[in-house]
Amino acid sequence: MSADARKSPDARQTTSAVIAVGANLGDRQATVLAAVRDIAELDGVQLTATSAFIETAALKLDGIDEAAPAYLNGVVIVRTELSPEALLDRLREIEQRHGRVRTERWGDRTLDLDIVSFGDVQQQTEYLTLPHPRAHEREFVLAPWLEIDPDAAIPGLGPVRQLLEGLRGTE
Ligand code: PH2
Ligand code: MG
Ligand code: MG
Repeated sequence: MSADARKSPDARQTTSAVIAVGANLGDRQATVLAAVRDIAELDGVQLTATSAFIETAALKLDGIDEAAPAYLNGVVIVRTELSPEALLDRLREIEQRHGRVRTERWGDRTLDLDIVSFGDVQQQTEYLTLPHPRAHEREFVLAPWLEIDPDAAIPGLGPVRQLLEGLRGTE
C-alpha cells in the first residue's frame, strides 16, 4: 500500500478549485446538471458549492452574438487531491461524454468546463494557464462565483467583488 493510500481521506492534501460550467447547445439544463453530478462523482474530488445557473448571451471572438444560442453558465467549487492537470483531464473527459466537439475557437458547445482557479497557483504552461486568463473579464464567471463565495479572489488580480464592480461600472 502506498503511503498516500494509508492516510485517511481527511489527512490528504486537498486544494480548493473553481470550475466554470457553460453550455449553449442541446438540452443545456440537463447537460449542466449532469456535468455537476459527474464532477461530484470524480475520484479525488469533493463538490463543496454549486451556483445558480444563469442565461447569458454568447460571447464570440468579435463580441456578444445575440443571434447565437444563449449559454447557461454557472460555477462550482470543489476540493481536490488531484493536480491541476489531472483535474483538467477529468473535466475534458466529462466534456467529451456530453458530446463536446472542438472546432471553432469560442464556438457553440454542448459543454465547457474550465478551471478558473486552483488554490493560489499561478502558472502559464502550454497545457493549462492558471488562473484562467479571461475569467476576470467575464461577468458570467464572476457573478455566479461571487454568489457562492463572497470572499472569492483571483490570485494575482484581487477580489472578485471588485473585479465584477469594475466590469459593471464600465458597461
Ligand atoms: N464561453 C466561451 C465563449 N463565449 N459566452 C458565454 N455567454 N458563456 C460562456 O461560457 C462562453 C461564452 C469560451 O469559453
Ligand atoms: Mg471556456
Ligand atoms: Mg474550455
